[in-house]
Amino acid sequence: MKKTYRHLSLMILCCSIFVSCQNKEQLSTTPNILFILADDLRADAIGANGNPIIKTPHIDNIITGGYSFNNTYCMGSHHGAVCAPSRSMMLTGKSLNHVYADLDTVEILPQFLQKQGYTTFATGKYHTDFYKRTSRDFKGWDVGKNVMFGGMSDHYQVPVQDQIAYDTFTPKLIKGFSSELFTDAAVDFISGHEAESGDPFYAYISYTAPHDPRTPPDRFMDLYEGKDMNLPANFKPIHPFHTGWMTGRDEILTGWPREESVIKDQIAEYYGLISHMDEQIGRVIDALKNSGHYENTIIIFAADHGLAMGSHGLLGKQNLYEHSMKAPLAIMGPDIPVGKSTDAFVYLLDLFGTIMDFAGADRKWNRESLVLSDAWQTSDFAGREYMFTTYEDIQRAVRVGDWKLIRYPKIHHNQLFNLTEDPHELTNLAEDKSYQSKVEELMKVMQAAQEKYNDPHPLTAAKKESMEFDPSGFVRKVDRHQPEWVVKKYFN
Ligand SMILES: [Ca+2]
Repeated sequence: MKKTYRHLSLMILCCSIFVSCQNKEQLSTTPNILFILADDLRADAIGANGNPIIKTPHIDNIITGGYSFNNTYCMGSHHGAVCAPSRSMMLTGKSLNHVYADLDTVEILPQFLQKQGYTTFATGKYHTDFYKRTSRDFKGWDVGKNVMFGGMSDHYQVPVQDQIAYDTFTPKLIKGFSSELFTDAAVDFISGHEAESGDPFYAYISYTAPHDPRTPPDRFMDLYEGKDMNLPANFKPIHPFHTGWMTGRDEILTGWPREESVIKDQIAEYYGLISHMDEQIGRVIDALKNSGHYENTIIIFAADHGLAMGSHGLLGKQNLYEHSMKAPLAIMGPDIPVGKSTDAFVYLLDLFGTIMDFAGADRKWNRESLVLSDAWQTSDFAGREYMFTTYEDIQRAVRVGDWKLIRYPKIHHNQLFNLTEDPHELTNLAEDKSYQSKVEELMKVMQAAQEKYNDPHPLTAAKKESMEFDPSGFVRKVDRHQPEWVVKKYFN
């Protein structure tokens, strides 16, 4: 009996030594996580993604040095500020209709990360809802510095605040150019975090670039101004029918028909903002290296969604074409394959479970999110079976393999594209009789997706609206964030 007890105690001792060694091992290898989020950045406005004009060396390094997801999408939005639900979905791992715009009653990503022993830091745009309660959604952050609550601002006049305590912030201050302010805060945080503390950090840098106003600092404007910009392959002077959102804020930043030279100027300004942000990302990477954190930091680069910028005669993100709902996404870091990618369909909201998993959290908390590291850690990662996107109650889209159906419920109209033959979504096959079974097949998938994601809106509105869009007589009103030269150049 005595012997058995001694044997048991010895076993317990060995086990506890083993467990404590394991914990120590785990602690020393728990990675820091840096999440860099751009605002309104098209996946194809990046050098490493094949854009021959734009200069984005630091973003390119993340893409070529890490693992990319070539088919990453924002699920959509209930309203014109697509940025807000996109961020709420990423913070909760919940799909659009399961999170809506209210994070008051839901535990969000940084709160989980704190429980995993992470020090959490956020800077930049924090835009989770449309109803001015966003500061209450800022929870689980140990440090909040140069935070902007709201959807947009003049890049030179960003009102930023620092967190004092939960829902308590310093007064709004105007301190400098957006991307530089957010980078300053991130560099300070990273540089001040002890590399040897064993306490990992989660740093979230949410840039407002390249969201309009498209006003890069002069030296970045000079990179592209007056140079021959490439018009998007699907540029059109005007969208061929009324999408339901033809005159919203983003769409009125130029008039109709869209002029090639005006679109090229706006692309040059957009690229300037992106290259400037890229330079700032370089400063963050330098801070990681200089502080000894680089080797143990997972870097995630993404955007909240894309932007039309002249594609299909549109400018904004309030449509379901690839250029607007697709976002860039790359993940680089220790043990992550270099220069690899997948075409599997994923949502941005899948970053929730992915980050949780990097932090060692139990997968039972992942809600609706996939774990994207499964793409390189398992042999059977398939992503999402289909890609379902929505905009207000006026547009629905589903993509299955290379086929994509966009449905406009209010005008009872369909578009069918084969993205292998027609990656720029220019040839609508929906009217062609030989593709009717394909339309019907995709419509069924769309209905199933609506059921799965609790989409409350009908695919066919009771009252059919007109497809016509006539901009003549429409007076474009400038928003308060556009600086004088933009107003002069594009509104007069
Ligand atoms: Ca955005």
